[in-house]
Amino acid sequence: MSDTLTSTPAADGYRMPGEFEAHSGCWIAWPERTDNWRLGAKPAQAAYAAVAEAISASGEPVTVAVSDRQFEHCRSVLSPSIRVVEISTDDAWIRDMGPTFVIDDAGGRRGIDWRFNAWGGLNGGLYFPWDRDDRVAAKVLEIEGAARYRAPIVLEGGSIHVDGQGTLIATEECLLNENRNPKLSREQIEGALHDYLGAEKVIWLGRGVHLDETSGHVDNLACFARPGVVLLTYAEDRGDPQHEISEDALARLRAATDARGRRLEVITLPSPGPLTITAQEADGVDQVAGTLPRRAGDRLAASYVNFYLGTRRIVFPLLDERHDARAAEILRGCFPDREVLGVPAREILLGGGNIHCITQQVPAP
Ligand code: KQY
Repeated sequence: MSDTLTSTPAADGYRMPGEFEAHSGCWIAWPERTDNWRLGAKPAQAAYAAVAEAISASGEPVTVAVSDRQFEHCRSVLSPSIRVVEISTDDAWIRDMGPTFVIDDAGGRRGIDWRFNAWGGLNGGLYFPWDRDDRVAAKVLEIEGAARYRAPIVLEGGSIHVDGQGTLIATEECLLNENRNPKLSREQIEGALHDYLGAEKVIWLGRGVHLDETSGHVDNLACFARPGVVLLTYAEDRGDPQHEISEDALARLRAATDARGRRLEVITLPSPGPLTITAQEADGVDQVAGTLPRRAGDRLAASYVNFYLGTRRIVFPLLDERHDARAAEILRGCFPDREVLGVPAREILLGGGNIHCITQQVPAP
């Protein structure tokens, strides 16, 4: 087994790079649980496969983690260039259950294995049990041959974004939620973000996207396009609860300076919808006690910010024909050196997240 280190990344000279820095590869986990994914998870599997193919075709090696039960099917639908490995999971959100990689200036790459409690444990978590998910990061690090830090706090990869230069953005709704680390103060959490990710400055946003079941992950609300530039989902309609959330985030970002003392440029992306679950979609999901139910009419936490920032290609979710083209145009303007490709993503959204949530980049050392 790879080493488990007792020090911290910061003490060892490691930092989390920005997602816009070069990658060696990308991990995805295969969806199959029928109490979250409708129609036996078949439509979701097709959507995940399209994301995997889009990243792989851009030249970024993709690995898909899949159960023994689904291994042969998964292998048969994905291109041979995509590596498929057997790993047991509880669901398919590797951004959150997978490791966060850190690098140093000497070509080293290691990984952080955070504690995982299914977005809230027994106090608002989305399913029970989650112990297989909690073991995923260690297995990924084993396969990647990367030494492991076992962090002492509950944290999901989707709840943080960094600029790779000492600045981290997160929401108070998630990181300070009593269903994550109830015994830790804001200062103690900032201390852990410094020790494990190299964050010298945390810019606190308030709430995440309206009704986001993760307790407001930042990766659905805002992200760094590069140091000094943040993309933010923004609802124009003042009657939409998302408007006030986005306005508050905008004000906080505009008032902030980053770890290097720079003011931030904020670029807004349109907010899709509002989108809701149809009766047909809800009917296709198995209702199981202990799992968050999917009900007709419930609003979905849709956002174009939830995209994958690949080395050569942005893979973003197609969610709403009224806004998809504008979102693509803004992303093209923001990433002139990358191709921008939209992938139909409603089936991923129905499971409670989107393309960023189902991917985990392996940074180039
Ligand atoms: O936002 C994410 N990073 C993950 C979404 C998980 C939703 C679980 N149903």
